[in-house]
Amino acid sequence: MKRVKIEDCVIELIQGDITEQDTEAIVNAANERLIPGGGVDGAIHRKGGPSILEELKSKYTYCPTGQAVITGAGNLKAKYVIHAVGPIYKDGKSGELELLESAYKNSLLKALEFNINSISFPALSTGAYGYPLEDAAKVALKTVIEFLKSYQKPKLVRFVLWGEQSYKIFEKVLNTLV
Ligand code: AR6
Repeated sequence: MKRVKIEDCVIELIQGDITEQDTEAIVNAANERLIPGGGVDGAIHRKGGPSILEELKSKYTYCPTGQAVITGAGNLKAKYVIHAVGPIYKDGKSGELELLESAYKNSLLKALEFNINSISFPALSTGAYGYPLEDAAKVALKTVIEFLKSYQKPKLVRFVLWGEQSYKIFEKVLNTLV
């Protein structure tokens, strides 16, 4: 585990499972149609139960890449799930960086709107969507650091990395930024 302070806020890196987190919100790596898929999305819907999909269907039909929507968290420990849509990685020259930045930023803005003080993120876009891990870690961490410096909240932002390799890459990148 690694913890760094950004003014009054904390960024934590842990190796683990996003569905086990007790932060007020967890972020889902969703798709534009908000239809449960594999990876993080599959795990959240499986453990959280059917109420999450019911709420998604009743409120939203679509979420464009780079945006985020929010629901309750069913049986999970968290209170909310923020469903963020990261970009599908093509060649790195198709606006992927800006869209990934926007997915993180809009998730954090949702958290502020709902007075959420602690939030856990997975490494958006780095699984099925193919974003190279180190590049994605730079975007994720830079965006969060900049956001915390501007807004001073949420007080805790936790990155939950699946496996040792992702954790090590995030740790290495964070060390270069703080
Ligand atoms: N906890 C934390 N991280 C995890 C977990 C977990 N339980 N499971 C996987 N990861 P992905 P994407 C890591 O594929 O790339 C879905 O089908 C994983 O190793 O979940 O944004 C959606 O419906 C990787 O580093 O999300 C979309 O269609 C990271 O989480 C599409 O996949 C993200 O992998 C979204 O693809």
